[in-house]
Amino acid sequence: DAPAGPVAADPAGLRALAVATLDGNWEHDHTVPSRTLYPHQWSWDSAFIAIGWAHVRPARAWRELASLFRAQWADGRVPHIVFNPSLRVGAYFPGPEFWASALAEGAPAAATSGLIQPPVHALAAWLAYRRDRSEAARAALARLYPRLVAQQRYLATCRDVGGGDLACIVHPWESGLDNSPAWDAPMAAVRADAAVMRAYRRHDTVHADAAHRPTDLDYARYVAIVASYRALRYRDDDLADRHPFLVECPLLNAAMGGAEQALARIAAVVGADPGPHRDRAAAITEALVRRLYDPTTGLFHPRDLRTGRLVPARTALGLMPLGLPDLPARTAASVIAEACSARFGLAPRMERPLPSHDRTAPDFEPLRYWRGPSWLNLAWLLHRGLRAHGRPDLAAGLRRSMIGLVARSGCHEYFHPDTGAGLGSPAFGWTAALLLDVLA
Ligand code: 9WN
Repeated sequence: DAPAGPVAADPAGLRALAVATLDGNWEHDHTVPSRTLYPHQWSWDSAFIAIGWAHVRPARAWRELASLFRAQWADGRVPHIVFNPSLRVGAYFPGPEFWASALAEGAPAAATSGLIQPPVHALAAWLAYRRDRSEAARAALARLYPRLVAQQRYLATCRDVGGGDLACIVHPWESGLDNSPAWDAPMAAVRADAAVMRAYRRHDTVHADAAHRPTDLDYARYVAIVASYRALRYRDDDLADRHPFLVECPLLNAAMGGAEQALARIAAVVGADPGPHRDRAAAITEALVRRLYDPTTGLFHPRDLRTGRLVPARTALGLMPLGLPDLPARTAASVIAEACSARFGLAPRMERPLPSHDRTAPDFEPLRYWRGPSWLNLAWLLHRGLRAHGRPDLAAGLRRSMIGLVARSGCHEYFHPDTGAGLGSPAFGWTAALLLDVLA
């Protein structure tokens, strides 16, 4: 389905396309990831989107983050979905009636999910402030600071189930990479059969090709895991004894470490003490290397807390701790070497875009969501890491490849990892937002 010509050939045209995409997805006080597939507010999408808004309409960056954090729970968790009450029932599955957040202690007035997503919000707030140092921006940052701190506290306490200074995820949706092959082994232990899904109607496959989405069995397990967490009203005590899915994810923990780095900078602006944030950032980096780095693969891997073992799959998740500037140089060098291998194909002149999974693996699927396709948020995170670790040549290659994807196919949700053809939603928020950031 190659288009007749590029969607936009020059930076000004690309910028205009990205701004039009964000404007089209703006909804009163937040931006939807996609009008069709994801019509509510998503947590890490809002963070990436705020980074884009900061370049063109800075006031919206602050409104985006403020509206998300208004839905923060009393325990500090930032829900992965904040539901828009004005949408019709069935606009998204699973919707507010499925989550029943009102039954949980400390849930906000708004209907939300009970899960989290990677905490990239402090980084987003810091990047937005770097572009907009107005008095209004400083005030918005000061209002966000205690909420960002509470978000980190939730992760570092309620979610440190393994006791090793890392947070665990209780659902693949919390990773943001829902059906990554990284979750196949831990998901195989979740009891569910595809018949569970007969009680529900998936909504995603109305708008996207089912072959490009998670399977019905995946969804049956997603629903079963939520049902287990919901039955205990999303409380985190005794997770180790009763919850079917508990994994330490390299991306989520890298984001948590990066958030402490950003909070140290934010603290200095809002008159708080940066010291504790720096200490926590160092402790998280150290814990990531100790618990999730495998010197035999040169990559980071998720740790399944139910078996105690690292998950062997080599996915793009394993590259993400490169975003931590204090990663030891030897570890960073081995991650970069893996990124440059045939598995991920990173190069100063990239022939193909960064895949979400090891291209050489037998379970690599070029069309299916997080099992192979290329995503701009992963490329953007890796791009930051390459710059932090002194590889501007590779960062430049990745940047060109990101721009090339949108120039060829538009602001799609994800892209075919060989051809660059657009997949999923055609007007996707974070693709537009992160493109604006790399074009700046
Ligand atoms: C479930 C909104 C979200 C992203 C996730 C992506 C996808 C939801 C879904 O869409 O997840 O949370 O319905 O598939 O996997 O990363 O935040 O864009």
